[in-house]
Amino acid sequence: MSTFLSRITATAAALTLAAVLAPPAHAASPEPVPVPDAGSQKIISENSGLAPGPLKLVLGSLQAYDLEESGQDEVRIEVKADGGEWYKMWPTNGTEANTKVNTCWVLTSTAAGCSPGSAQPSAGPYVHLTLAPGARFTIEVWEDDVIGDDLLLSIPVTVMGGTQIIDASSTPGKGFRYRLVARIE
Ligand SMILES: [Ca+2]
Ligand SMILES: [Ca+2]
Ligand SMILES: [Ca+2]
Repeated sequence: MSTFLSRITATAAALTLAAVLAPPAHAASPEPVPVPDAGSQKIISENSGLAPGPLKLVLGSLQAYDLEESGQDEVRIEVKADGGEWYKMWPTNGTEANTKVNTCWVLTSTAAGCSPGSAQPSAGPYVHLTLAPGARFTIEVWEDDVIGDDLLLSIPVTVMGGTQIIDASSTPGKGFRYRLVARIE
């Protein structure tokens, strides 16, 4: 964890984040990094250092083709970095998004991949991550539940350095089907 601190170089946002990310123990924390300001920039880079990168994670859309529950799923998007830090990306209001079948949440219209005919509500703001080439992280979509949340999507990503399209759907046979479209640019 100490490498986080030694590699901080830039913005006030990064410094604020570093303070948050320097727990005394390396045990996995059950809580995400607090995100007091949805507009602030969070940073992930190679080996979980925090040197600012030139690339951004742009979340496009999240579509529910088949729900995990009946009637309505309560979903959220998180990012987990290799070094252990993680972020709740969306929604930014501290809850989950109530999602009905055939809803395609639009996080960034120019990066979305919604099916024709789907309901396409605006998802509102999400946390913006800045990425350095070589950074590795996983995008996860969770369904909130009383006894153990349900993992809907787990998308491993390695930042190659240029524009990347991320287009992932649930594993068939799970009893639900979600698709997340995003890109790195
Ligand atoms: Ca439900
Ligand atoms: Ca639920
Ligand atoms: Ca559930």
